[in-house]
Amino acid sequence: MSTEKSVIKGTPEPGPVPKDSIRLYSMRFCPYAQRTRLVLHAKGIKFDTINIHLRNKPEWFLEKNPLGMVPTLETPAGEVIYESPITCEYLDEAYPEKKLLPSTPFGKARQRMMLEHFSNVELHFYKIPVRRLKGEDVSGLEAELKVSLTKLDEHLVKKKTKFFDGDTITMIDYMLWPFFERIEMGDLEPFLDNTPELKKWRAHMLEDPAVKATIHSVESHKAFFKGYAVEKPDYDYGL
Ligand SMILES: N[C@@H](CCC(=O)N[C@@H](CS)C(=O)NCC(=O)O)C(=O)O
Repeated sequence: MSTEKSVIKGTPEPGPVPKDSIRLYSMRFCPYAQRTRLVLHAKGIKFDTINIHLRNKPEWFLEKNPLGMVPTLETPAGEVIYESPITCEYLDEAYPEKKLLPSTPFGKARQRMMLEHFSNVELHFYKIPVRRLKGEDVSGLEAELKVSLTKLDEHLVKKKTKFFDGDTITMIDYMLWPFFERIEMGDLEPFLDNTPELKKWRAHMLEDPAVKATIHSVESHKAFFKGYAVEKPDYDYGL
Protein backbone atom coordinates (compact mmCIF):
# COMPACT_ATOMS: atom_id res chain seq x y z
CA MET A 1 0.00 0.00 0.00
CA SER A 2 1.24 3.47 -0.80
CA THR A 3 -0.47 6.82 -0.58
CA GLU A 4 0.45 10.19 -1.94
CA LYS A 5 -2.30 12.31 -0.38
CA SER A 6 -1.94 12.69 3.34
CA VAL A 7 -4.15 10.54 5.53
CA ILE A 8 -6.24 12.12 8.28
CA LYS A 9 -7.91 11.13 11.55
CA GLY A 10 -10.58 8.55 10.84
CA THR A 11 -8.72 6.95 7.92
CA PRO A 12 -8.61 3.17 8.52
CA GLU A 13 -5.26 1.77 9.63
CA PRO A 14 -3.24 0.37 6.73
CA GLY A 15 -2.65 -3.38 6.61
CA PRO A 16 0.57 -5.05 7.76
CA VAL A 17 3.85 -4.19 6.10
CA PRO A 18 4.63 -6.78 3.39
CA LYS A 19 7.42 -9.22 4.33
CA ASP A 20 9.93 -8.03 1.75
CA SER A 21 9.32 -4.34 2.37
CA ILE A 22 9.43 -1.54 4.94
CA ARG A 23 6.99 1.30 5.49
CA LEU A 24 7.73 4.99 5.83
CA TYR A 25 5.26 7.35 7.46
CA SER A 26 6.14 10.66 5.96
CA MET A 27 5.13 14.15 4.93
CA ARG A 28 6.08 15.21 1.43
CA PHE A 29 7.77 18.47 2.40
CA CYS A 30 9.41 17.39 5.67
CA PRO A 31 13.23 17.76 5.54
CA TYR A 32 13.66 15.10 8.23
CA ALA A 33 11.53 12.56 6.38
CA GLN A 34 13.52 13.41 3.26
CA ARG A 35 16.65 12.17 5.04
CA THR A 36 15.04 8.76 5.39
CA ARG A 37 13.71 8.85 1.82
CA LEU A 38 17.22 9.66 0.56
CA VAL A 39 18.69 6.67 2.38
CA LEU A 40 15.90 4.34 1.19
CA HIS A 41 16.53 5.40 -2.42
CA ALA A 42 20.33 5.41 -2.15
CA LYS A 43 20.32 1.84 -0.83
CA GLY A 44 17.65 0.62 -3.23
CA ILE A 45 15.37 -0.57 -0.41
CA LYS A 46 11.83 -1.59 -1.26
CA PHE A 47 9.39 0.55 0.73
CA ASP A 48 5.94 2.02 0.74
CA THR A 49 4.97 5.47 1.93
CA ILE A 50 2.04 6.71 3.93
CA ASN A 51 1.87 10.48 4.14
CA ILE A 52 0.41 11.74 7.40
CA HIS A 53 -1.65 14.91 7.73
CA LEU A 54 0.38 16.38 10.59
CA ARG A 55 -2.42 18.71 11.75
CA ASN A 56 -5.05 15.97 11.84
CA LYS A 57 -3.22 12.73 12.60
CA PRO A 58 -4.90 9.32 12.48
CA GLU A 59 -5.26 7.74 15.94
CA TRP A 60 -3.39 4.61 14.85
CA PHE A 61 -0.38 6.73 13.86
CA LEU A 62 -0.18 8.19 17.38
CA GLU A 63 -0.35 4.67 18.78
CA LYS A 64 2.65 3.66 16.67
CA ASN A 65 4.65 6.79 17.47
CA PRO A 66 3.41 8.69 20.53
CA LEU A 67 5.48 11.71 19.44
CA GLY A 68 3.33 11.83 16.31
CA MET A 69 6.31 12.76 14.17
CA VAL A 70 7.60 11.83 10.77
CA PRO A 71 9.78 10.17 9.67
CA THR A 72 8.59 6.94 11.27
CA LEU A 73 9.52 3.52 9.92
CA GLU A 74 7.60 0.30 10.46
CA THR A 75 9.03 -3.14 9.70
CA PRO A 76 7.09 -6.29 8.71
CA ALA A 77 7.62 -7.48 12.33
CA GLY A 78 5.77 -4.38 13.56
CA GLU A 79 8.91 -2.69 14.90
CA VAL A 80 8.61 1.09 14.87
CA ILE A 81 11.63 3.41 14.49
CA TYR A 82 11.65 7.20 14.55
CA GLU A 83 13.95 10.27 14.74
CA SER A 84 15.55 10.83 11.35
CA PRO A 85 19.22 10.01 12.16
CA ILE A 86 18.08 6.85 13.99
CA THR A 87 15.89 5.73 11.08
CA CYS A 88 18.81 6.26 8.68
CA GLU A 89 21.32 4.40 10.85
CA TYR A 90 18.79 1.60 11.29
CA LEU A 91 18.41 1.27 7.51
CA ASP A 92 22.18 1.28 7.02
CA GLU A 93 22.57 -1.57 9.50
CA ALA A 94 19.51 -3.59 8.56
CA TYR A 95 20.32 -3.43 4.83
CA PRO A 96 24.10 -3.83 4.77
CA GLU A 97 24.53 -3.56 0.99
CA LYS A 98 25.98 -0.18 -0.05
CA LYS A 99 26.96 1.10 3.38
CA LEU A 100 26.55 4.84 3.84
CA LEU A 101 28.20 5.18 7.25
CA PRO A 102 31.95 4.66 7.67
CA SER A 103 32.98 1.26 9.03
CA THR A 104 35.23 2.45 11.88
CA PRO A 105 33.87 3.62 15.25
CA PHE A 106 35.71 6.92 14.86
CA GLY A 107 34.42 7.39 11.32
CA LYS A 108 30.87 7.00 12.60
CA ALA A 109 31.52 9.27 15.60
CA ARG A 110 33.00 11.94 13.30
CA GLN A 111 29.85 12.04 11.17
CA ARG A 112 27.60 12.11 14.24
CA MET A 113 29.56 15.02 15.72
CA MET A 114 29.19 16.96 12.50
CA LEU A 115 25.46 16.31 12.45
CA GLU A 116 25.15 17.32 16.08
CA HIS A 117 26.80 20.68 15.34
CA PHE A 118 24.58 21.25 12.33
CA SER A 119 21.45 20.42 14.33
CA ASN A 120 21.91 23.68 16.25
CA VAL A 121 21.21 25.69 13.11
CA GLU A 122 19.12 23.42 10.86
CA LEU A 123 15.85 25.07 11.86
CA HIS A 124 17.32 28.49 11.05
CA PHE A 125 16.53 27.58 7.42
CA TYR A 126 12.86 27.94 8.43
CA LYS A 127 13.05 30.41 11.34
CA ILE A 128 14.87 33.13 9.40
CA PRO A 129 12.34 33.41 6.54
CA VAL A 130 9.32 33.00 8.85
CA ARG A 131 10.55 35.76 11.17
CA ARG A 132 11.53 38.00 8.27
CA LEU A 133 7.94 37.76 7.02
CA LYS A 134 6.73 38.85 10.43
CA GLY A 135 9.12 41.81 10.30
CA GLU A 136 11.16 40.51 13.25
CA ASP A 137 14.88 41.04 13.76
CA VAL A 138 16.78 37.99 12.50
CA SER A 139 20.32 39.33 12.69
CA GLY A 140 21.26 36.94 15.53
CA LEU A 141 19.98 33.89 13.66
CA GLU A 142 21.67 35.06 10.46
CA ALA A 143 24.99 35.45 12.26
CA GLU A 144 24.71 31.92 13.71
CA LEU A 145 23.87 30.42 10.33
CA LYS A 146 26.79 32.24 8.73
CA VAL A 147 29.23 30.83 11.29
CA SER A 148 27.91 27.32 10.80
CA LEU A 149 28.05 27.47 6.99
CA THR A 150 31.55 28.91 7.11
CA LYS A 151 32.63 25.96 9.27
CA LEU A 152 31.15 23.51 6.78
CA ASP A 153 32.93 25.31 3.95
CA GLU A 154 36.24 25.22 5.83
CA HIS A 155 35.77 21.49 6.39
CA LEU A 156 35.46 20.96 2.62
CA VAL A 157 38.47 23.21 1.95
CA LYS A 158 40.62 21.16 4.35
CA LYS A 159 39.38 17.80 3.11
CA LYS A 160 39.68 18.68 -0.58
CA THR A 161 36.95 16.19 -1.45
CA LYS A 162 33.68 16.49 -3.37
CA PHE A 163 31.56 15.38 -0.42
CA PHE A 164 31.82 15.78 3.34
CA ASP A 165 33.53 12.46 4.00
CA GLY A 166 35.34 11.71 0.78
CA ASP A 167 34.82 11.73 -2.97
CA THR A 168 31.74 9.56 -2.75
CA ILE A 169 28.49 10.48 -1.10
CA THR A 170 27.95 9.15 2.44
CA MET A 171 25.41 9.44 5.24
CA ILE A 172 26.43 12.91 6.41
CA ASP A 173 25.78 14.38 2.95
CA TYR A 174 22.25 12.97 2.98
CA MET A 175 21.64 14.24 6.54
CA LEU A 176 22.59 17.80 5.56
CA TRP A 177 21.08 17.92 2.08
CA PRO A 178 17.35 18.54 2.76
CA PHE A 179 18.11 21.91 4.37
CA PHE A 180 20.35 22.99 1.50
CA GLU A 181 17.71 21.93 -1.02
CA ARG A 182 15.49 24.53 0.67
CA ILE A 183 17.92 27.43 0.48
CA GLU A 184 15.98 29.29 -2.24
CA MET A 185 12.71 28.58 -0.42
CA GLY A 186 13.72 31.04 2.29
CA ASP A 187 15.73 33.40 0.03
CA LEU A 188 18.90 32.34 1.79
CA GLU A 189 21.12 31.99 -1.34
CA PRO A 190 23.28 35.01 -0.35
CA PHE A 191 24.59 32.87 2.52
CA LEU A 192 26.45 30.76 -0.04
CA ASP A 193 28.26 33.74 -1.57
CA ASN A 194 31.18 33.40 0.82
CA THR A 195 31.21 29.61 0.93
CA PRO A 196 32.33 28.52 -2.57
CA GLU A 197 33.12 24.92 -1.60
CA LEU A 198 29.68 24.49 -0.10
CA LYS A 199 28.22 25.86 -3.31
CA LYS A 200 30.20 23.25 -5.29
CA TRP A 201 29.04 20.50 -2.89
CA ARG A 202 25.46 21.55 -3.56
CA ALA A 203 26.04 21.21 -7.30
CA HIS A 204 27.54 17.70 -6.83
CA MET A 205 24.58 16.70 -4.66
CA LEU A 206 22.13 17.73 -7.37
CA GLU A 207 23.69 15.06 -9.61
CA ASP A 208 22.98 12.24 -7.16
CA PRO A 209 20.19 9.79 -8.15
CA ALA A 210 18.70 9.65 -4.62
CA VAL A 211 18.61 13.44 -4.47
CA LYS A 212 16.98 13.52 -7.90
CA ALA A 213 14.41 10.95 -6.75
CA THR A 214 13.36 12.94 -3.67
CA ILE A 215 13.74 16.56 -4.76
CA HIS A 216 10.94 19.12 -4.95
CA SER A 217 11.24 22.10 -7.29
CA VAL A 218 12.05 25.51 -5.84
CA GLU A 219 8.57 26.58 -6.90
CA SER A 220 6.94 23.74 -4.89
CA HIS A 221 9.06 24.45 -1.83
CA LYS A 222 8.13 28.13 -2.02
CA ALA A 223 4.45 27.33 -2.42
CA PHE A 224 4.50 24.93 0.56
CA PHE A 225 6.44 27.43 2.65
CA LYS A 226 3.89 30.18 1.97
CA GLY A 227 1.22 28.14 3.77
CA TYR A 228 3.60 26.81 6.42
CA ALA A 229 4.69 30.33 7.38
CA VAL A 230 1.12 31.31 8.24
CA GLU A 231 0.41 27.99 9.96
CA LYS A 232 -1.73 26.70 7.10
CA PRO A 233 0.53 24.09 5.51
CA ASP A 234 -0.87 22.34 2.44
CA TYR A 235 0.66 18.88 2.80
CA ASP A 236 -0.88 17.84 -0.51
CA TYR A 237 0.37 20.82 -2.51
CA GLY A 238 0.80 19.90 -6.17
CA LEU A 239 -1.12 16.62 -6.06
N1 LIG B 1 13.93 15.34 15.46
C1 LIG B 1 12.98 14.82 14.52
C2 LIG B 1 12.23 15.98 13.89
C3 LIG B 1 11.13 15.52 12.96
C4 LIG B 1 10.10 16.61 12.71
O1 LIG B 1 10.21 17.72 13.23
N2 LIG B 1 9.08 16.28 11.89
C5 LIG B 1 7.97 17.18 11.73
C6 LIG B 1 7.61 17.41 10.28
S1 LIG B 1 8.90 18.17 9.35
C7 LIG B 1 6.75 16.55 12.38
O2 LIG B 1 6.56 15.35 12.32
N3 LIG B 1 5.89 17.36 12.99
C8 LIG B 1 4.67 16.91 13.56
C9 LIG B 1 4.43 17.41 14.93
O3 LIG B 1 5.33 18.08 15.47
O4 LIG B 1 3.35 17.19 15.46
C10 LIG B 1 13.70 13.98 13.48
O5 LIG B 1 14.91 14.21 13.26
O6 LIG B 1 13.10 13.08 12.91
